[in-house]
Amino acid sequence: MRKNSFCNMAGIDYPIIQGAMAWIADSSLAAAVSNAGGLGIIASGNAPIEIVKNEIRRAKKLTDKPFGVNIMLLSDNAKEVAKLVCDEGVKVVTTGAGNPGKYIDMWKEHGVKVIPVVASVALAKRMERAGADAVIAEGCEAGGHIGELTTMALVPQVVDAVNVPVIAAGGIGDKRGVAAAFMLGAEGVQVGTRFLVAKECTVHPNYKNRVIIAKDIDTVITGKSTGHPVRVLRNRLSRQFQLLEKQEEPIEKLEELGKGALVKAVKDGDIHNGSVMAGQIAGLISKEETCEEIIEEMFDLIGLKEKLSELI
Ligand code: TUI
Repeated sequence: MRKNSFCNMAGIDYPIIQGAMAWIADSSLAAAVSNAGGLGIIASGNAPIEIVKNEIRRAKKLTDKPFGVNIMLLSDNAKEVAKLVCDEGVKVVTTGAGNPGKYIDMWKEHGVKVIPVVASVALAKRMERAGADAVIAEGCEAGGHIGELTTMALVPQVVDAVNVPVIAAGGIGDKRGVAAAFMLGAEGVQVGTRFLVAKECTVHPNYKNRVIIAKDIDTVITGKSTGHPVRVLRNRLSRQFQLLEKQEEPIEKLEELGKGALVKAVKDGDIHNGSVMAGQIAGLISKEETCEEIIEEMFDLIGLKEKLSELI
């Protein structure tokens, strides 16, 4: 595949960003994706600043290719991480779960490329005006914290609304998803769930296996009532959560239930009582592979091109 303008801007070979899965996307995964020609991302989530700093320094040792850091804007230490990426000379920042407007000037002054995740046309336009280099339009098929619109509806509307490159995210798990994203006008894709089962991903094996055996209808959305909707694989915790939401229990009770739940699944492998975040495409994902194998499959578009020329 030829490099496009997004590849040139990010300094990568394939227009693919690895999704920033909190507590999962560490230096091992990010460096493996970058070494395979994509853009690896370290997810800072709500991790302490020292952990994020160590992961950035470790990634620098594991790859000489560009990688990025994701700032989760709901985190208490988002401001500290926003400054850290400047001090550490990180090349690219992606953001999630909020509006990063107040940090953009600082990042630009430090030569950091800024790629916010947006879930609406309005935020995409605001980000372009504020100086974003590209935007990631993420549909609600994605795992974790999500917006309202689907990828199919969101991506072309964002493409028509802004002049910066648009990266499609949510529900993309193989080369057909990549081709579809390009047909919608995207210049790249962001992929989370498929990289979650990569050989280089250090998430607990129980979590990987849960994604591998997942069926199409296995994800549910919890947290709509708290204003923080999150897509997870259904389990004991998600059922408890949904029951409390149905009973209109106070937000504090729901927040208490959710506290530490992601770490429980990611680190301890407790896939029954932990939060197993994954996208709707989990049902398509059937095996562990290296990041290189995943990227090669996703951009082996020659066969698809022939199929397309038969269709249109
Ligand atoms: O950020 C994500 N996904 C995440 S973050 C995360 S950690 C977490 N854990 C527990 C509760 C909440 C978060 C797990 N998954 N994806 C990027 C994303 N951002 N998706 C949707 C959005 C988004 C939604 C609304 C971005 C901005 C927005 O509006 C902001 C505004 O002010 O208009």
